[in-house]
Amino acid sequence: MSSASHEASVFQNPRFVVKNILAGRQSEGDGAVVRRSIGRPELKYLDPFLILDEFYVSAPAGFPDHPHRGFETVTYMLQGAFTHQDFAGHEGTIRAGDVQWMTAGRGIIHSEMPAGEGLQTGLQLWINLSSKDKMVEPNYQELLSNDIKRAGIDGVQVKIIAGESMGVKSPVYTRTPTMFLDFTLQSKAEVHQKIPESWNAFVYIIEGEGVFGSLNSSPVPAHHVLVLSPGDGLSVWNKSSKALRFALIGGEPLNEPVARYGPFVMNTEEEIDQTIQDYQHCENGFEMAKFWKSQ
Ligand code: FJE
Ligand code: FE
Repeated sequence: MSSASHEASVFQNPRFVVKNILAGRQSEGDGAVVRRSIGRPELKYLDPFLILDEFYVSAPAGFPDHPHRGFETVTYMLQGAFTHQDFAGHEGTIRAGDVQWMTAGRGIIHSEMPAGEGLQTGLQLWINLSSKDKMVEPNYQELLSNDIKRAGIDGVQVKIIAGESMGVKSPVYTRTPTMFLDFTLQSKAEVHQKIPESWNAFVYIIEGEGVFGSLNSSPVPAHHVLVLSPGDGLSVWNKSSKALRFALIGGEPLNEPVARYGPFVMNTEEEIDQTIQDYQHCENGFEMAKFWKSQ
């Protein structure tokens, strides 16, 4: 069998890289630094994804008291620890490998601050909610590193944060259907991952460099975001001598209008005006803002 026909046998309709953008550094929050990939001017929205930030924070920098409405935030710690406190008394610390999957729904006000000394890093993904879910009750799904399911074969390891890989499924409930996989490929390893055909999907390279979509494409280094064409799966090769780590993220597009004002994401300008009013008057989900401040 020729290598071309072998490649063709892996997927009927393989995905290729259609956009490759470096996530440069910018300041956010209070003295924090992020590498923003989704959500930067060249890539404002990849339905249903609003933002992907790789964050770099040392105390006293952080993300002090701020609101959210109309979407979910997924925080995945890579190094160190972060403590969150919200206006409903929900509090917790996530450490390297842990995930907090927060559904802001109708309203959350919280702080997200480093919990330890030195540099704390991680990924934060913002996933839009459909109009029917924007005003749901806020909810948290917290997964400790030890509870995150892993699968692997032949120099490939995957942590299944959402969705399914190698026959292993995540317990996370995704209101907007989402896949979030953290792959590590040792030198010379390759992987072929199925992705639902019509979903939007992208790769964010965390460490090392990899060849994505087509065996003869150039290797792409860390901190780049790769937007993928439609198709039923993605092939990845690590031709380098070092380990490659990347997140593969996909989601079913909502195909709804997006009206956005900072941390509020709704469908219409009227709903944004209403949200600002609710926030200012401490109403419709922001009641507990009246006397709350983080410690
Ligand atoms: C926010 C500016 C912000 N990326 N990555 C404006 F920085 C934020 C915000 C975050 C954030 C928090 C963590 Cl823990 C990690 C992040 C942006 O909190 F919500 C608005 N509105
Ligand atoms: Fe937040």
